[in-house]
Amino acid sequence: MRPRASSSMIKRREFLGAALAGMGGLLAGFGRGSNAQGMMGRRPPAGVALPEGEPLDFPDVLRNESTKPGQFSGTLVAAPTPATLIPGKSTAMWLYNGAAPGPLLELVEGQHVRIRFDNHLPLDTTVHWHGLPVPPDQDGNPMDPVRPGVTRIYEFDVPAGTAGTYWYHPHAHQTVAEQVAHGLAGPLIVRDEDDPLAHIPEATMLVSGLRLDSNAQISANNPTDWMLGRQGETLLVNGGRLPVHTVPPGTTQRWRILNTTSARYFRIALDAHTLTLVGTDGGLLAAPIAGLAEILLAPAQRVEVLVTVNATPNARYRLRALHYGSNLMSMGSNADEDLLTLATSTRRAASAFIPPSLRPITDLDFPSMRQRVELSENMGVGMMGGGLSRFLINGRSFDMNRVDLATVQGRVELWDIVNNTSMDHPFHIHGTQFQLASRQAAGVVTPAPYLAWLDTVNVPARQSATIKVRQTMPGKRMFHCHILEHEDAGMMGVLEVRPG
Ligand SMILES: [Cu+2]
Repeated sequence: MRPRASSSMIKRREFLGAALAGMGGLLAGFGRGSNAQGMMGRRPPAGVALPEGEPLDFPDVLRNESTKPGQFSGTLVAAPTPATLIPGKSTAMWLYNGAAPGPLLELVEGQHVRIRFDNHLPLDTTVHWHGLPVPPDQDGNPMDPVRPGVTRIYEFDVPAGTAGTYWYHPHAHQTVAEQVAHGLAGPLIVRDEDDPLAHIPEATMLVSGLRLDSNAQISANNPTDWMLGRQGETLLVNGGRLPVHTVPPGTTQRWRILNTTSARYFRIALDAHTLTLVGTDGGLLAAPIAGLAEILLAPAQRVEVLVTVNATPNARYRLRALHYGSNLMSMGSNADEDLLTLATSTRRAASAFIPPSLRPITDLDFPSMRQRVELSENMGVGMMGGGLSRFLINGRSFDMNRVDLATVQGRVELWDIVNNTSMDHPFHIHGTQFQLASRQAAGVVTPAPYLAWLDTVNVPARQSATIKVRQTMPGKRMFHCHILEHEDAGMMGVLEVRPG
């Protein structure tokens, strides 16, 4: 999927140049309904199989167009883009700057960021800076759509203490699942001058899902997708199927792993290795947690892990996405799936020192308010609308003109997120990082085992999670299930943050 000079139809820089020059002829006919429709009538290819095993590719870094210190200025263009995923086939995708994943937005704490965003898609979109505390009116809320053909500027400061792994994706009303399925997602990393792991080589691994139909086009959602979230997708890492990541034997690596799928839960595990967890959604933990055989990554979550690679030269190991049962009905078609091959080269390297402490995490203590968020499903109603009113928060379907919960700037609150459905939901709040306080299952309360910054927490079926949360900027924030089909189907609410 990643454009490459050797095999590909498009080169990103050429694409961007053409896009900025008014799109040129490159994209002609790739809107909804023209060529895309024409392809649907083609006969299926003999076999729809993605090429696999190419070297792990990394997204280009979005160029900083500013020369002013402390300033980042960049351009993102969302546009219909033909891509060659299967040799001899052209797949109509929607991409940022012509690439899947989109370019890496690499920011530094304290920077002022100005992103020019051009919407060349045939529908409304927004850019949401998932997990970053940016002002509500710059956060790509569904209330602030960018219409087709329109350019808008997103502008915000990167606060101190936010070093971590984030991502950006569309957040338009009721079309998020469709837009992400077509390829719109990109990584965002905030760096800090005092990174205690700066001496360790790192790799960003953005996991996305892809499901093609027999014409090599992005499949439309089926009724099961609208219930469980999009199922049966092939997992890609940085746009490639089962890529090979080659490293010296014995080396220590820092991997930033992002789950940008619409609905796929998986347990990350690496053959013959344990993982050391050092970071979550909002950045580093207080201290590394070593010896993990697996780590659950819910949709939209990120982790940073350290891997000290076995010293055997010329060995191969698989990084795996192990099956996770995310519903009590045992439905869905997602089995274990390999993500990438870790290959060792010949010449050995030394392992890295892993500091015993990483950074302080202040406990969000002394909550002064408790709020309840109940996730439910409406089994009887909604079939007429294709299931669009099935998933509710506090008994209601999303309405962007309604305020569902209110808080005050700076106030720490406990939120009890109660899942009264038979499937897991990854619960996300915009504009802040929160801390898991405890979980409750069958009446038993289990405190969180360690402090970590999260913007998305999994709430298993028939269980609840209690989080400590604080908002720092006034305005309207979204909170929702990050199974994108559930979000589109109404499992979302509006939090109004009032000035403190
Ligand atoms: Cu959900």
